[in-house]
Amino acid sequence: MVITTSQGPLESLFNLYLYAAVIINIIVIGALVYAIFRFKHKPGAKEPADAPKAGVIPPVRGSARIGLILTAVLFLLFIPISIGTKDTVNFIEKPPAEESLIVNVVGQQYSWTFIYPNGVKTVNELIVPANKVVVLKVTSSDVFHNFYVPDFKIMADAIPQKTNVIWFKAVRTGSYKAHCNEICGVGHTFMKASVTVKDPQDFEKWYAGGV
Ligand SMILES: [Cu+2]
Repeated sequence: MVITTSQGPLESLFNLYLYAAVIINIIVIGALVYAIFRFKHKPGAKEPADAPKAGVIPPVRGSARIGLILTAVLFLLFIPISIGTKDTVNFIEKPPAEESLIVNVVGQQYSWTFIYPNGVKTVNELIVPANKVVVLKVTSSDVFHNFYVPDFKIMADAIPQKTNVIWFKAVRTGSYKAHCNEICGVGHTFMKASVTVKDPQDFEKWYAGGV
């Protein structure tokens, strides 16, 4: 389900890591299972000449060539992952140059305050228009918190005297959950907020002082 425009790039990066992890896992577990059966001790078999002996430095084993090839393969595998990560991180960190709504988000034990450019303040309820870039400037007035909207796949640390910027552009109206994602005290679990994405006209009505 597509809720925000930044979800696609994030999900493809996640999938890239997932596929790489699955491929590496199959190779490693495969090699392990093969070795278990192939080199199983057979009753009556003699110890190999290069078997480790207590108190003796073992002779050099294995092949430098295979080692080099495996290193090169891993290196090649990490190139697309590194490029993909860098591109996606740049995309997520830099709000697009479009008209946007900037909301200051302040975390405090144990609630979230949202402050809009016209002075409107809400507590534990972020209301935003659909199809518009929303830039969140996240900070804290006491301890470390973290503003996290799982459905949007965005989160930012809320740190006193520091402002972290995240953005999203929701394309689907509805109500979504946000919560603190950094243990911040006994009330951490209850530090929740909702994110309501309204039709642009409905949002303007609410923003101008209606409902
Ligand atoms: Cu918190």
